[in-house]
Amino acid sequence: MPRRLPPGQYQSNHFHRFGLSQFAKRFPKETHVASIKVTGSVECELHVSDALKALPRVEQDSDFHCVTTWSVCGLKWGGVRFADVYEHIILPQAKPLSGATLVVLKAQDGARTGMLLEDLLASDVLLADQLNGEPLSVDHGAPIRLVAPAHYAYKSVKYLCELRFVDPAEGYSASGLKFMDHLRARVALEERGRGVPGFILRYLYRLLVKPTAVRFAKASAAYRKKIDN
Ligand SMILES: Nc1nc2c(c(=O)[nH]1)N[C@H]1C(S)=C(S)[C@@H](COP(=O)(O)O)O[C@H]1N2
Ligand SMILES: [Mo]
Repeated sequence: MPRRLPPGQYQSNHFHRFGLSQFAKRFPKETHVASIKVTGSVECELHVSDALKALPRVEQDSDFHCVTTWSVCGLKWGGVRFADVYEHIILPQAKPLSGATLVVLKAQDGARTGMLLEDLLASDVLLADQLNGEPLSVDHGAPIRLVAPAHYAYKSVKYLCELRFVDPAEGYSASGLKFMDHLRARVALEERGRGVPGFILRYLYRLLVKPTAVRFAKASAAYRKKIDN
């Protein structure tokens, strides 16, 4: 039986390397060692790296939904649960202040968004370093990326390098234009953007899929060529 897709999404056969066009040519400096700074309203700033290896590993099958309307079904991610990172490392060592319930997610390529701590603590939110049984590729976010299947993929930040805990009143500046980043971006509710109904954005965004995928694929080929030389 075909899977039911969320409103306004279609099934793509290909897992595109994708994002806002200004990120197509940006790649992480560090592609092997996962290292995440914990900053902001915390008692003690941290660098989380080796400690991730001590956490229980999980494998998860989940669908992936880009806000521009393509979805890929049944990706197999491997990694650790964000909730375990929070409970076993961040909470005891960084000690976020009680009002710091918004987490700004920052990436090595400069991409940035925010999520409510409450959404990050859902049991299907991972810090993933494997995809379909293989180490995560640079295309898909090496050394480590967030995976938040219930939210549009712009929350699934690749090349994750910093978690900044802030008071929600402080807010955050996201990568794109303001209307493009919904605080929660829940796929089931079609929260594609801020202030504009999701069903309108569907039609605009759909036009961007092909040119964006081509741009990202070209940049990736050029990057691999450079790395191989
Ligand atoms: N660091 C970073 N994370 C990112 C992006 C990006 O450009 N840079 N693009 C986002 C968007 S819009 C999508 S659809 C997915 C694409 O993930 P993929 O390139 O692994 O397919 O990553 C998200 N996370
Ligand atoms: Mo996306």
